[in-house]
Amino acid sequence: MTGATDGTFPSTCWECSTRCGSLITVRDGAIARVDPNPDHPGSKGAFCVKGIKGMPELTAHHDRLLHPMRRVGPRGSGRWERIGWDEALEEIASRMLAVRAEHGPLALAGAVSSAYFSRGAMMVLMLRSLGSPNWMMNQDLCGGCRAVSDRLTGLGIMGGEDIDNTRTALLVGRNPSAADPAQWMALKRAKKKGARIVVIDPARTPAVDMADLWLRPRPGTDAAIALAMIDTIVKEDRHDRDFIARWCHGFEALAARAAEYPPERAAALAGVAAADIVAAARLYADGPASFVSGHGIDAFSAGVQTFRAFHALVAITGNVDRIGGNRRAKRPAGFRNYLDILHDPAFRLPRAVEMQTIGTDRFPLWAGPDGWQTACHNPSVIEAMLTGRPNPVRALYVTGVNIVVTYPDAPKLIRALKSLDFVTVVAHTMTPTAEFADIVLPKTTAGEEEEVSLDPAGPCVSFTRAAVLPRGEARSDFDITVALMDRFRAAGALANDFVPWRTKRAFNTYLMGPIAARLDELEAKGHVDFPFALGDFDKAGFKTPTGKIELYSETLAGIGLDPLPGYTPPRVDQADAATRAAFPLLLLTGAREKTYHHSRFREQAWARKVSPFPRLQVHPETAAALGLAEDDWVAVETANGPGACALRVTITDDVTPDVVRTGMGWWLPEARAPERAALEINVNGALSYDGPWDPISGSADTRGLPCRLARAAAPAGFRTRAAASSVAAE
Ligand SMILES: Nc1nc2c(c(=O)[nH]1)N[C@H]1C(S)=C(S)[C@@H](COP(=O)(O)OP(=O)(O)OC[C@H]3O[C@@H](n4cnc5c(=O)[nH]c(N)nc54)[C@H](O)[C@@H]3O)O[C@H]1N2
Ligand SMILES: Nc1nc2c(c(=O)[nH]1)N[C@H]1C(S)=C(S)[C@@H](COP(=O)(O)OP(=O)(O)OC[C@H]3O[C@@H](n4cnc5c(=O)[nH]c(N)nc54)[C@H](O)[C@@H]3O)O[C@H]1N2
Ligand code: SF4
Ligand SMILES: [Mo]
Repeated sequence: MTGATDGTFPSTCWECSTRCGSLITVRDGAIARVDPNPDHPGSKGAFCVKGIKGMPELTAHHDRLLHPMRRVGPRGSGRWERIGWDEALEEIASRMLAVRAEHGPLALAGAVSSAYFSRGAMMVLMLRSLGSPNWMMNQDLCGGCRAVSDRLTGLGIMGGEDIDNTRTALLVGRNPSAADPAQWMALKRAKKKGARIVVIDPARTPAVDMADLWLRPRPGTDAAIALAMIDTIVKEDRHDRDFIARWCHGFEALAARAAEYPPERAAALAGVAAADIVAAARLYADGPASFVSGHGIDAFSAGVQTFRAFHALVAITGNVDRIGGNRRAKRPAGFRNYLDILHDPAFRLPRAVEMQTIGTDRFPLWAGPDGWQTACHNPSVIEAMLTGRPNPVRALYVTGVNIVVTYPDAPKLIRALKSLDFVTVVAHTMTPTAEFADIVLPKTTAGEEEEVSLDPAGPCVSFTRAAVLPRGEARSDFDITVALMDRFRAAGALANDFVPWRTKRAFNTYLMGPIAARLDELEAKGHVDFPFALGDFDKAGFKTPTGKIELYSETLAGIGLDPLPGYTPPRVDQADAATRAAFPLLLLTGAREKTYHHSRFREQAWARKVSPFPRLQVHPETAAALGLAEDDWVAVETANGPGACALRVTITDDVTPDVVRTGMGWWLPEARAPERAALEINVNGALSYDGPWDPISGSADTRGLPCRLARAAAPAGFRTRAAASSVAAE
């Protein structure tokens, strides 16, 4: 079951939520290679270089953390001493309990990427066991707006794009060639079979090159396009009347709202041609059509309503849970996913306590008991660390997230981390976040521990195998949680005991429910499928107050928010003339790179060779106007950002003259501790996290930000060619 048996074994890559099926070859007890598993029903042989090189090289890397470490000297001084696990766990437990004794349970908080993986669920269960509902996840910066819309409408279609069987794929803010190889391969297959592809993206991506129609909106204006597509479809009588009559709530009201955005008006707002909006609507209505959405319309201050407009489009054309449309999430009977655990009454704190989850007062559909993942509103937690309001937050437990690099406003976050009484970080390497910890714990990689997950694309249940033994003293998040829980239990300090499992296998068996009977098959194949039916609304139902897909949201109406999908002018249109004059360009961040997963893999020579510099795409006219040449360094500043970020210019007409576009996640493992360049070349060093926020999800803008560029010197880590390639040469 576990350990270092040589051979080739099916597993599942978990470097990203695509969760491609893999084949891991173990030789002499080490991972010798990773290949795609062509038999996996979700990924169908798709794979990427992060799974092939990133994970095994991280596992074997010379800079990997192999022992618990304790800081010596002031926090962030970059000086560490090795300690034993017992000492580390004892200190974490006693310091967290000391914080709780002094400031109460709400002063304990956590940070993790989400509860999509076991590490998130484990951390939340541990904090809840101590009486705290406070934890941060980065989904407000990721897929949170789409998830909240999916939940509010009752659709439940996340991850269910049936691209292979579609007639029209509508890609909105999605760059699958970099972000998702399984989706990218499906698009290519569909195109070959004659599917039409419509792309809505301000930037040219590889998907644009195979599109039949490309709409190039001003960033942040997509909701107007979606509403005009709805208007066109309704006026031309292309909607699915039967489906709407049976399954949709609020169609008349939606049609009236959409009528406020006829194609001409939307075209003017979005900067596209009205005829193209009409053409997109007609192609989409000629289904089955699959809505393929991405981060480009998520994670901004009008993200939920933008998604609601597109989700309404999916619903009124009846592309719900139908072949070639958007499939609803399927699961085996009795299977629990990690999110289910968060909402299971058996693992809940009293409602009065959960109502104190930071941010619940302002974003009740995001934070707290009625929120999607029950987490906090992150910027409010960071504020609480610094001000003690609404309550003090004095200890932070961080796992599986590199917040100093991936949250906006790195300088403020660093100030907040420095102000805390105690910080634990569980990590693979010394990231900039780990540098601000008191104790750093070494973490196993996806080659060294097992994990079970539900793959909506299969649909199937997938298995990640512990193919090799952990290196050094690395432990899994599960084992770390259990060990800490033992200490809290022994101290008589548990308000609740929400971690009853002793082994990850026992936990996985619990998750699988009845399908655990097929564990042998799951291990042997790396996945198991299960029976499911399409279009079973009668049985599955739509989880909304009306039991129908809510085009008009009774939930939003109930808390005084716009119940219909609406258009909010983008950030730049809300800015005053002086700001616009001072910050004349629009910054898009987060363009994905094949080599990196956000801030990951920066320690790996091959990746740094392929992508050695943090890049900024600039249009040739803009470059000429500013006197910029290819490879120049510029300092980028945003309108209310905390500082500048240095990026290297790439001149390209993939962007329009008013837009500049960069990636994210940059730091240099070899640079000076503690920040390791995270205040120099990390775009989040130039972004604010202080709002405006989406009124429903609390998301901040990471795109469409008014910005300006100034010529700058190369940052220290890049002064000479030799320095830039020193990592690559290792
Ligand atoms: N290699 C690699 N793959 C990854 C990741 C990674 O870091 N590296 N990260 C993973 C994660 S967690 C995520 S969330 C996904 C994200 O991947 P995607 O969902 O593809 O999102 P992005 O690459 O952020 O942006 C997609 C497109 O949105 C466009 N865009 C920007 N602003 C707007 C706008 O206002 N309107 C429209 N219509 N489009 C806009 C951008 O130009 C870009 O081409 O990728 C996942 N896959
Ligand atoms: N400006 C801007 N900011 C963004 C974005 C953007 O587009 N623009 N994108 C946002 C998005 S979509 C996302 S998803 C976030 C990503 O934000 P993060 O989740 O912080 O991104 P990663 O770099 O993947 O960091 C994960 C960290 O966890 C570690 N890790 C990986 N696996 C495990 C594990 O199994 N256990 C433990 N303990 N640790 C593990 C990795 O080594 C790494 O240090 O960033 C967001 N931030
Ligand atoms: S897309 Fe790449 S990183 Fe993500 S699961 Fe697949 S192989 Fe792993
Ligand atoms: Mo993400």
